[in-house]
Amino acid sequence: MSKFSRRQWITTGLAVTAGGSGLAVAAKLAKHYGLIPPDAGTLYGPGETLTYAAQRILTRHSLAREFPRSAISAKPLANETAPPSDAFKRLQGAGFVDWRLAVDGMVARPASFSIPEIKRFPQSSQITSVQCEEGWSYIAEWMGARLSHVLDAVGTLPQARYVVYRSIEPDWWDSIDMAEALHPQTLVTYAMNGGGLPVGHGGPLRLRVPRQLGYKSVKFITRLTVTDDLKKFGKGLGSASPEGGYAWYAGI
Ligand SMILES: Nc1nc2c(c(=O)[nH]1)N[C@H]1C(S)=C(S)[C@@H](COP(=O)(O)O)O[C@H]1N2
Ligand SMILES: [Mo]
Repeated sequence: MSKFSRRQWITTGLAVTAGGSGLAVAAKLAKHYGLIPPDAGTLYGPGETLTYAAQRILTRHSLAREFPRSAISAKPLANETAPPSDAFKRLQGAGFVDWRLAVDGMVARPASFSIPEIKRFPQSSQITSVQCEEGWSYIAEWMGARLSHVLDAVGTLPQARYVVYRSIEPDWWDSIDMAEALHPQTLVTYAMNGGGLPVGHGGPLRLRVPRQLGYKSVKFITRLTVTDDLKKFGKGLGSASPEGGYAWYAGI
């Protein structure tokens, strides 16, 4: 069976079973293809599974919408974050020279990158929308290194399935699957709208995941961990969001 017709068959199967004999059968099919999200066991689990599996099959390579420069919002809204910790303030006081992005887990060469080192990767830019789950959004230009380039530099092992990313804010951590991690629009950003990345928008380093809702774009990132198993992190649901009732997969 060709790749295309196989994909078509899986998608049709998902839709038919979801409509016909119920979500449980669709979930079984999704499991067969390794498309069960880490929060599948929660209240919204069956729906989550169907959304994630169907989107991964249909839109794995699709691009988040990019906008012309004229669409950039005059006043991007910096959503409120918790007051900065002492650790953050110390680093900020020294101009973030000691900020590091550690990369560990299932990689051949664990590393710890300074901001100048992140800036040495080829620069990507994108004009995309940050969409909060509460309904508001804004459009901005982001500059950064592709996460795929950072992962190439450390040598992701073939068993890798997810990348967990953590903020200096302990409550903020999340994860994405390798399809999202290697996607060309997923960036480790350090600049916005032609200037530096303001602290209000996640400076000095923020992961931009423009194909998913704003909460997946975690601010102040300090560590990436490549893994094949999300159960070991937090409550095992893939991020802090499902612990608070939000979906792990937040595809737009
Ligand atoms: N570390 C951290 N990252 C975060 C948040 C936060 O409070 N702390 N808020 C999230 C939410 S809910 C949204 S909608 C976006 C908002 O991004 P903005 O401030 O650039 O608008 O950041 C996300 N990343
Ligand atoms: Mo949000």
